[in-house]
Amino acid sequence: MSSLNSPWRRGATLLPFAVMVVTSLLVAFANPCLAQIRSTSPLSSLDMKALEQECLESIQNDDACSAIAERLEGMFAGEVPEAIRMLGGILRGEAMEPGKGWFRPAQKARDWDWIATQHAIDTDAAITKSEFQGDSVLFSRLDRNNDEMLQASDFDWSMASSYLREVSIANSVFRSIDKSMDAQVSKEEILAFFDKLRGEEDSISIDSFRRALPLGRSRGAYSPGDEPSKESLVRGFFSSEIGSHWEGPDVGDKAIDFELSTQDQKHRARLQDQLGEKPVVLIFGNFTCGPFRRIYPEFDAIAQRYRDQANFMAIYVREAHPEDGWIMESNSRLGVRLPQPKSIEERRSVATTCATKLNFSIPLLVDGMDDAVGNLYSGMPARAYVIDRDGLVVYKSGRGPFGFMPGEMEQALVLTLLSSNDSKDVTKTKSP
Ligand SMILES: [Ca+2]
Ligand SMILES: [Ca+2]
Repeated sequence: MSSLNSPWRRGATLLPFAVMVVTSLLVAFANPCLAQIRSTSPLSSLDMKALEQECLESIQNDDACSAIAERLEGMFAGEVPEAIRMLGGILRGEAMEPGKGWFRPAQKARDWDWIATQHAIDTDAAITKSEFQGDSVLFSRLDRNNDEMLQASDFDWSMASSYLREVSIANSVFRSIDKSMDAQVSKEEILAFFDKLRGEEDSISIDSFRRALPLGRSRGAYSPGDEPSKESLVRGFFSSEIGSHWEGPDVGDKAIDFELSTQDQKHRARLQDQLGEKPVVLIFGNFTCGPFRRIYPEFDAIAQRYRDQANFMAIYVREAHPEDGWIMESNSRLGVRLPQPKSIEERRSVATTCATKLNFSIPLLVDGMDDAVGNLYSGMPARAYVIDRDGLVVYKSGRGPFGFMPGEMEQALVLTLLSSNDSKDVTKTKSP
């Protein structure tokens, strides 16, 4: 008993509290935005604990769930915040897809209209390679269907784009061959694919080739075992695991400064220091987000392609599918199972795994346990931004997984480079 009351013991009891206070002050000092985003959260007027409790108690009752959604939406005059639209969609059992809930399209400062105006042509006309006022390598990167012409369809990233539907088939074919899932197809993988298909034959017929590919199968929204229950979505919403409740800066807004350390603690990086000479690309993600792991290598390739023209910063944020949350069987099958990190050390450890497994060539910064930067930029579960040299947001992707599109981000970066005065620098762009 006496030892519990000794000064040493009291000090030990107070120590974690003191560390917490000092850490919070340090975080607030490093990230002065924190207090600001807390006071401007669209949900700051709600008692989130009580609301979560109410949602969980009503989870089996569809009418009660709809009534909560309606009441929440009615609280906001004018535009309903994204997070309320998302919670409403979850409570009503709506499918999660682009355009629903908080899955909105990207915002862009420059698009096809801008480049058409720069070339003094109508938006329904086209720009050939010789007419293009800029580096030919950049022309090729914008000309995504590779027909030597830039036109409106090259810049259409909506669900209506036939190019994107075809890309999703090409991606399926590629992933059927890339068994190691490193976004690279090796000679061995091609030969293994070939051997599996040919069976006893010397070659592959077009029929057996088609049958080997995942074509024409009705694809549900989720892989088997991945579909969430309404309860896991409600819990994931309130824990911010399926996404930040904040909306992040809009295009045209000044990007708020932040400073974070890399997963190995060898470097600290501050956004402000990266701006001025070059635009900055921010990439947010987490390790248990399957689409992030699949898609990130394309972002990394873009980072290498433009490494002389832009600064790239990746930010590791709260896990989307920890084993104590919405478990994805598609993760479990790959051995990706981990609890939500409970300390910054655990976060750094998972971020280190993430950086190693996905071969990060750019610094991976680790967000603090208060998710300050993840919330500030609405980076959970995955998102990308382009910030121009003056520190203004010129591209804000849609929220991951649906809005997390490397090709769309690359176009926005190219248009930012073309718009800058010294676009002669773009000639340094690496050929793919
Ligand atoms: Ca084209
Ligand atoms: Ca591979």
